[in-house]
Amino acid sequence: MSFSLPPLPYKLDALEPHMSAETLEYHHGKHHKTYVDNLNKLTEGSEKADMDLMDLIKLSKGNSEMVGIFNNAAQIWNHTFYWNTMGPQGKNAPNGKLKDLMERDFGSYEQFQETFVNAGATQFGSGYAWLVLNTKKDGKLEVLKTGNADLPTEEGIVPLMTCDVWEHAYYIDHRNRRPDYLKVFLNELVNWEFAEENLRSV
Ligand code: MN3
Repeated sequence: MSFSLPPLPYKLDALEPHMSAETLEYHHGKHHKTYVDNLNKLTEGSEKADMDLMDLIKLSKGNSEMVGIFNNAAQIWNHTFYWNTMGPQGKNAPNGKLKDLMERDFGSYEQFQETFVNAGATQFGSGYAWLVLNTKKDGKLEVLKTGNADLPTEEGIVPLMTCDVWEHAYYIDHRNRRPDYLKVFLNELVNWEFAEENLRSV
């Protein structure tokens, strides 16, 4: 099998009480795993099975004959990125260069939080909220939202962190209250060190 399910970067109960072990068990062990199984079935026996995941995402994006491949490949990448966005480190906030850019581009960390929660809450149906660096605008930070499995792959747009706003991400812990989930995610779950690492790698 060419594509595999990366292990969670922490234990199932590591994010409690803010995200339950039950949520992670289903979200990683069933949803994320299903995307991996589906992509392996869809690419079995073809040269696509040996491709780099991001290369396959870019190849299939917008191609009407590769919709299934795109959806499953993108969901594998998005979930791995989402797991890494979170951590058991407890409450923390952006530091260093990321903090400076946030203050420059959003006014303050609090205003960024408001923009991010609003983006996630207003994404109609399933999707993701993202913090990205736009290198085509002199390294400006931007908040984006994408629908379903989509992700920012445009040249010059570098994802720094993401929040999964599909119902399966929050329904066990928050029922239908997506804004509550987004606030807990920002206040308690984001590992800003991961976003800072992504910023340093640009
Ligand atoms: Mn999900």
